[in-house]
Amino acid sequence: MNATRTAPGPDPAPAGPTRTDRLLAALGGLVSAYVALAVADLASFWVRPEAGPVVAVGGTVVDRTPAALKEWAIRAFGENDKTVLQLGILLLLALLALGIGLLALRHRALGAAAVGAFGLLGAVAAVTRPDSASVLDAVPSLVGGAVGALLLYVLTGRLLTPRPGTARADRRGFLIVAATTGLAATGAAAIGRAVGSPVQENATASREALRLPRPTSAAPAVPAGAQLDVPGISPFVTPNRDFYRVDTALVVPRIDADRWRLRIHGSGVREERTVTLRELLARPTVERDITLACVSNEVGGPYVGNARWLGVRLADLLREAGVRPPSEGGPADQLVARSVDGMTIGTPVEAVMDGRDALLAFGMNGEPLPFAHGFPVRMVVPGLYGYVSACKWIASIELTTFDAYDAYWVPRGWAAQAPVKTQSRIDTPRPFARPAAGTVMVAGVAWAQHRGIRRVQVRIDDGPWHDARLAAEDSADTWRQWVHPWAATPGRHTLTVRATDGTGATQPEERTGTMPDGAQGWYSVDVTVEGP
Ligand SMILES: Nc1nc2c(c(=O)[nH]1)N[C@H]1C(S)=C(S)[C@@H](COP(=O)(O)O)O[C@H]1N2
Ligand SMILES: [Mo]
Repeated sequence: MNATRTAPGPDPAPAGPTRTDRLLAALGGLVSAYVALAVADLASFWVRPEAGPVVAVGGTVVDRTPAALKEWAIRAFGENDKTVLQLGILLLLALLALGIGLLALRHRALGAAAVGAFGLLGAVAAVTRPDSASVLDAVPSLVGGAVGALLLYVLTGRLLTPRPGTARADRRGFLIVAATTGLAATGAAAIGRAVGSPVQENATASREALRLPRPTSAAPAVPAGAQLDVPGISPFVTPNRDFYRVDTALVVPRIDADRWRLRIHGSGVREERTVTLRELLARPTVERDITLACVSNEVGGPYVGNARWLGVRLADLLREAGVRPPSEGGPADQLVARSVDGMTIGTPVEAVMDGRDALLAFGMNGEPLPFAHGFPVRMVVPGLYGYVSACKWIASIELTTFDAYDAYWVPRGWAAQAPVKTQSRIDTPRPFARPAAGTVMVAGVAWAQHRGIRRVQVRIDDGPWHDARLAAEDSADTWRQWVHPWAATPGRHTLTVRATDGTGATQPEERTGTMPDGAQGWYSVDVTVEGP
């Protein structure tokens, strides 16, 4: 028989979670995920910063992103692309965490298990990264996942247990646990960051202790006339802090120079060799000004810089190891450099050994390489885009063939071989500038590394080409400044620039995209000259 309710009043047995409970449950998911990430972050400081879950998952995403999407990301976000990626991952995790919190309210154990599963996912990503040092890399994600799972289990427990003496969920208990664990995790992570990673301390110390040798072959002094006195032009030497940075590393590798080794091996190597930094520093050193450019640089783009590099000749080391270029009958036509973070960069052996200043560099503008630019040692080869020559954080060099091996970017749609294309850029006036009528200095840089710049021309609207005044040439491997004093008349004008390289070839007018082997075409800026 059904009990008939006769007395009016509050329902003594709540039918299920209220809206507030569900809100709190979702919050519980968020707090658990946050604490899990903070704990994993802290743990990664002891294991290896690269082994943190966001970095590991992010790296996996980077490696699997279709090239076109990556190109778009670089265009849309520039050098902030990595930050945007990590924020995206965190946002996605936050949404999932809200859902998992709600799930836990129905199936407490399942919700906790879901948090643990994300920990497992991070762990798998960490140990399968190309730079993964050991299974220890799984630890940060596993510890974070376990702590997060436990916390969600406890938090949901509060919501499912009536507060003593009442029929309502223990919201107070929930909030106390959520707030204390959230605060504790924030504090611990902050202290961890302030103290710094113990595994990175040696790297910083080793860089500070490094004394660069005097160059055996010093770079000729930069000619006085190489730097034009025009406000707004790119300085001839790009300061390290302004030098563009392009790489796939979500955490900049910090290598202890005392433990660094370079292994040289492969086809045509008489005897496999491993060299230390000390051994490199003891060799004859070469200092050269070389302009580095990225294949992802659009016409007029910023991914180019000029620095004074100090290093040793790579060709000499290779010869000592028995390597001969293809033109001398050597079996290997491709040199594959591998970095500590698993990047692979394929360079023609012929280019490295044809007499140009292909360097294993350890100095940049008078200081040891900054960590972001490859400390302790990177490659620099004049005339080739960075992705086919300039391996940072280099760990090994393998002699092989282009037929036998595709380096990182090749299966992603980029050319296996990519000499730098001639480009010229107007630095000033800026696009959409509003200069006053009168003489306006139109100026910028042009580059065609290893061929040199012979001529730069400027055109106003559809008028004739004017030869710009070229700054003194430092070397064929560096960019060259130019300036054209323009008698600017009021109104809208389009300024166009084109350069001719040392072989006499002039930049073609038609623009192409960066893929597969670098952008080309003339660069223009539109300006409006103000009347008097
Ligand atoms: N280990 C490693 N080396 C790398 C890269 C990378 O992603 N990883 N990117 C290359 C690319 S695409 C360029 S253009 C240059 C950029 O060097 P920079 O960051 O010092 O300017 O480094 C090259 N070396
Ligand atoms: Mo690049």
